[in-house]
Amino acid sequence: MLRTGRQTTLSIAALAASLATAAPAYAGVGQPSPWEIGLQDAVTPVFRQAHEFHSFIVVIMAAVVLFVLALLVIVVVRFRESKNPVPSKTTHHTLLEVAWTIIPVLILVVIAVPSFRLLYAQYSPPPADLTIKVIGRQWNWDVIYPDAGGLTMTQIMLQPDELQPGQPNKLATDYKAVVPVNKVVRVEVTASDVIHSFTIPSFGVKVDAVPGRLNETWFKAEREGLYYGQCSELCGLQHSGMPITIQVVAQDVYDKWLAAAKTDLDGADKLLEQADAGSANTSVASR
Ligand SMILES: [Cu+2]
Repeated sequence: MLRTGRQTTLSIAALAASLATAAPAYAGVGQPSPWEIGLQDAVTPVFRQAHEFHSFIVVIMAAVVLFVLALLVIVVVRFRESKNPVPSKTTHHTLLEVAWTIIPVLILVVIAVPSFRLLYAQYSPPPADLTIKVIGRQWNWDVIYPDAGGLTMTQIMLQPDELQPGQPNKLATDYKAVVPVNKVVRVEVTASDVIHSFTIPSFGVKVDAVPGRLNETWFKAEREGLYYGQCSELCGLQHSGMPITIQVVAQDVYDKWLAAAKTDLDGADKLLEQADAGSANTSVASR
């Protein structure tokens, strides 16, 4: 028995050690990382607010769970048959019933305040600096720049044998949508066939792409890098094969990229690679 207990302790220690060594990859930025147990790092104000809300809810949830667990343990121990052979016949207790109605209501009110504040932040974007339109289709995303002569790119997922070192499997795409850092980007989202869902976890953005309907969301990315998302609505056979990539770059790099992309998307991509090579903040994917 003791031996089993020691083995369990050892395996827990080994698990803790492996988690500790995985720590550098813990906080995923722009993409999931091994052993990640939390949300991806926030790079937009709205997602930072969502992180705070999430932590706040976890604390309340833990307190409620521990309280209920304590009550259960007290009941099981103190009122077990051997200790308490003649059960009480009490069925009502007015004060207790009022308390267990009012206190949960108060907890919900406390949760509702930051929850509505977050909803308001998500649905009241500041004036947009840039608009992009994203169209989901079976099974890829098209990204359109309406203010740049309707520049359109079709993003196709890279197959495992096409991946460059550092590119994440099932997330990397051939072309990347590019947006400037610290700018409010309005995203119009629709679909051409079935319902898809546009998601970039690090931006805290998720909105359904519905045929015949134009949905809208927004983000303001505050850190340069590569950000990956996936379709988040079961949309058919290749649902898992339609990731989307957005690269956030400095305004001057964006201007150069956009000017080149209007005529030559591949040439514009090369400009990005050169800018990456010259910048300290290179591809997040190589972390
Ligand atoms: Cu889809």
